Amino acid sequence: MKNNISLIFLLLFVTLLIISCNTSLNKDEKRPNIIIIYTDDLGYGDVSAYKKGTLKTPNIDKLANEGIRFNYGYASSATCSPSRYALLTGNYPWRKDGLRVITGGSLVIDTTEMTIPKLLKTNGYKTGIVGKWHLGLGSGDGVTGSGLINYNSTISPGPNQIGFDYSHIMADTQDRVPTVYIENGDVVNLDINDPIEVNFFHQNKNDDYGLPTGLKNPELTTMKWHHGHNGSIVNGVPRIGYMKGGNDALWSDIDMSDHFLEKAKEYIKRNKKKSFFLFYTLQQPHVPRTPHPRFEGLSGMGPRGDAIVEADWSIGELYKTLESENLLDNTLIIFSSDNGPVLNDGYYDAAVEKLGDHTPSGGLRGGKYSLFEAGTRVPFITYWKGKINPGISNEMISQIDLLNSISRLIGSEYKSKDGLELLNLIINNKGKGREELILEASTRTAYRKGDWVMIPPYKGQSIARNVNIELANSLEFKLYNLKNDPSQKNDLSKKEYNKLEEMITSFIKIRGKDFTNIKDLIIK
Ligand code: NG6
Ligand code: CA
Repeated sequence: MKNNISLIFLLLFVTLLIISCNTSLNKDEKRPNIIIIYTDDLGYGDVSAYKKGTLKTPNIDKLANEGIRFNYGYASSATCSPSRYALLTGNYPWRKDGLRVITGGSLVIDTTEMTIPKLLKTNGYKTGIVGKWHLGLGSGDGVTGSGLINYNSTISPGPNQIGFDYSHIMADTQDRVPTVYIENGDVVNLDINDPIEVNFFHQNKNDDYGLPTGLKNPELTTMKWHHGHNGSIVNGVPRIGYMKGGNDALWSDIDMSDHFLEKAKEYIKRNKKKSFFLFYTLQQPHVPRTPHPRFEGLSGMGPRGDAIVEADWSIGELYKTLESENLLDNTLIIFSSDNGPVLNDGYYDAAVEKLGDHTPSGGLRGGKYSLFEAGTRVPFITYWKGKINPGISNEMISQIDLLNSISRLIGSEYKSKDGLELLNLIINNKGKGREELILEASTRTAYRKGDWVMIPPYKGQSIARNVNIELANSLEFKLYNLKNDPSQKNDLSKKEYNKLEEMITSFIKIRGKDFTNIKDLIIK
């Protein structure tokens, strides 16, 4: 009798063990790895799968051609920091007052805010970011600061405080100081006897601060500055801002792409047994364009084209790692860019002169910094081997929709305020995309609904002269129909007056009470 009871208990135990193993296995199956590959200033026409330009990007094309290529995928902003904020939080960047391009500023994501990595981490994922950060570090005051961040001890809060288990980043951009890598809050290779000091306001006209500058010592530069970028010279490249110390920690620009790729590969290999999230944020083709010499001349378009070829190659290498580690079947890859393209963004690097027939904006109007389409409409691709069927989508989707869609994918209930849950579209190319979307450029906003785009009147230069990009500032409302007029040549605000009114009303509904009077601005 006693024996029988023991046997029953043993059987029960084994059955429970099998059941629990099965559930966790199933759970694992439902929890794919997620990689977001995010380029910097890559235009709608820069990916050859979009068939707009002449540059070749075979590795990104593979993802596009064997996954879903979205023709109406949007970054949330025409500049970097707001777009990254929106992607990670699933909320519009203009909800964060005054959020613009960050220069040495403090962390703009509140540590209490939900983010993609935080959501995934709380659901059992390992989470990592490798590459450009540009969301501020530390808790000094102001979005743009000087000397707010102490680089000589562990910097916090930063990526590790908003949900990333692992971070290996550059703080802002490749053209801003400090030109060092930061891993989990610590500057890599920092010698404490050679502390780093950073200053963004020092003019360096009459006295010396830190490294020689592009303004005073142009003979020391190997890349010439065109506008801005006349601060500290590091590796022959003059930067935004001034810096002292940290000599052992300075990065090598030509090795940056390989460096980040290596860190991304190591992260994948380290975490392959678990479900992981990787935010791989490449620096290309943002200025300064410093492709490794082995890519020099490959595009025939100068450093900008070569940097894109280099980025494309790195993405191919990352893909190969996933392949050799047998991870492709269980990894969702999302590819996009933080904002539209720019040619001359502050250095003489032949981007304009050597462009040839290539069209970075893919025929869309404007570019980086602009409220016209090329500012925010970017390459947007989803790929999952064996799960996503090849396809093309003309549905509207925004990067703010990624958080809610990922939430659904992992079976979480969390939803951000502004994002939509578009998992069916992202995976199955089925169902409707967005009906409406607010576009943003340097805190100014426009509105897209259906095929229509409405741009409110804004003061300011209509063309940003230094970068030669149309910003969409004008004293009148503008209305375009993207279906009939993809390059926004034909303003219909007078002809389609009712449509304009309808658009303004819907825009105000989202933007809130501060915008109720914009109708008064209509010049009839
Ligand atoms: C601008 C820089 C530009 C670039 C941009 C940020 C000048 C004159 N221009 O202020 O070169 O760094 O900021 O780009 O300094 S982003 O893609 O990170 O938003
Ligand atoms: Ca950018």
